[in-house]
Amino acid sequence: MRRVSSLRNTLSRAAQGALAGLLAAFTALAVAEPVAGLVRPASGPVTVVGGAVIDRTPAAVKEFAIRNFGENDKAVLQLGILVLLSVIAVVLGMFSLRHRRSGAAGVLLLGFVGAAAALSRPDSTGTGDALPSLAGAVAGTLTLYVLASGAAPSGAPASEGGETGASGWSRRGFLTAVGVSAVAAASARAVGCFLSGRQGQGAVASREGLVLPEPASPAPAVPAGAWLNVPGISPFTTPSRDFYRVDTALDVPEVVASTWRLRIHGKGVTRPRTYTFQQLLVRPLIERDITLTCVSNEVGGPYAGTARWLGVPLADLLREAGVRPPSQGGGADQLVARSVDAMTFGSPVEDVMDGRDAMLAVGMNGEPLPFDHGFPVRMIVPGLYGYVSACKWITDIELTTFDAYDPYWVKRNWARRAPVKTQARIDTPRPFARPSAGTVTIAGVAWAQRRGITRVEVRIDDGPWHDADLAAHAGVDTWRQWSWPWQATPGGHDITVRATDGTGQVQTEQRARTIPDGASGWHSVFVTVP
Ligand SMILES: Nc1nc2c(c(=O)[nH]1)N[C@H]1C(S)=C(S)[C@@H](COP(=O)(O)O)O[C@H]1N2
Ligand SMILES: [Mo]
Repeated sequence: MRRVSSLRNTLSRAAQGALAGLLAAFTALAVAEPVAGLVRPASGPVTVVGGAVIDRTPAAVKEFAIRNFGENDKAVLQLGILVLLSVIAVVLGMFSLRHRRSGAAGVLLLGFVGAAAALSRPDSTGTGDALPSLAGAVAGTLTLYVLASGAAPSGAPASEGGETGASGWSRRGFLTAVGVSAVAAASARAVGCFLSGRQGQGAVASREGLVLPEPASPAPAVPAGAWLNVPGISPFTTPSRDFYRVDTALDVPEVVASTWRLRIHGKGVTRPRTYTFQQLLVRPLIERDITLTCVSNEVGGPYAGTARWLGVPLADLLREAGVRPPSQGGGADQLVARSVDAMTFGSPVEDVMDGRDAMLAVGMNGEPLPFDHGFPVRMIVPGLYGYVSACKWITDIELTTFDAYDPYWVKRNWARRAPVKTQARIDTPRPFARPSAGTVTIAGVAWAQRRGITRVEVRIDDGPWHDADLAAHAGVDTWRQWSWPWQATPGGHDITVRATDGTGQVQTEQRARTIPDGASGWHSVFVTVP
């Protein structure tokens, strides 16, 4: 009997410790959030720790995360942080029953880790960013200290009812303390949600209230023949909701358009200027169909899409600021774009000013940019991978040199210059499909922005190359659909595709990884014809 009851005591003590630890962690987060809401929404502990993990993630792990979690990688990371924090909290809570001071000090230490992560973020705006983590840690430390002193003392059985134990509180007292701190923490959280919700609502209202002007230069009509009628092929225009998303933002920035500013400054800028959103909207706008591709896209991968972008020609703004491209004697060869979340992107000034439709986009597929895709303004430069050009939530453009400055991904071993490589992708049949013998339409898209696609060829197994039917040409900056009717025979078959660009260059068979400057090689799909 004795042994059983002492076992039960140990278990209930362990549970009390675990509960106290979890509650301390919850309180810490619940207090940190509203403080972050006041200081800067992106300085909350989970956001900064997640961001710091992303900043330090070696490229290979980033690739792994993108491949395996797809666009859920951020949710998986946040969940991982919360699970890890809970485990640490449970351990600290149990530990604090015996070593109350050290246990509580452990919570404080976690707060310092959060504060350090906050200050290490590229978008940190100063020591204030450490405040949410520190405030949370103080609240968590106090919670754990008080609860640990109230938990049943070791040795003595947990006292029942209203009785007071030797050095602990009564069980009812402990539970009351737990309840009070839970309610307090939940209220702090509610305040946090309210504060961050209000900022979000302002941004949503500013987007919904926006009527985009008509373009001075509308997009040329897409020829009817640019859309092939093949089930399973990528549509010529990717609907915004299906458009891939790749970025490092754990919290999508919610910018209020009326407070947004864009500053243009730096080397060779004789007339530095700051633009408001309204000042951009009243300029002559261009509208263009442009295919955007990500350097992290594997051969045959999904990170490519075509949208109708509406925006201000970037070269005009630069010329007004006095910028000249290097070929005309300008001293700056790199244009560095910065976003509100302090991501940095470096594009060649020569490319941006060579006559291509580089723009500061405000519209996507006939609507203001979705928040995920950079509201209110993002950069689009045809022919360059997104990580060296497509800055979302842009707020600053600095003219500098490639020698003087390395942007975010270049610091992480990706190439300084990254023009898009020619790629052809098989959309249908899908890998390991089992199409019936007879006519099977093989189809997909091919892209080589700035050069265009002039030929696509398909090969079955080691057979001869066959010319695919090309959809109508819609411009050099968009992908082109293609299809080929295959007389499928029973058995397992490899289907391979390759494209030729507008310069006559056949897509290389040479396989390359995505890092440092984009994947190459031919896309193949294996199917079985039963
Ligand atoms: N602010 C910001 N802009 C960003 C990124 C980012 O991480 N942060 N990622 C870039 C990358 S790598 C790509 S491929 C494109 C993707 O644009 P999308 O998400 O609208 O498809 O955005 C670019 N712009
Ligand atoms: Mo990308």
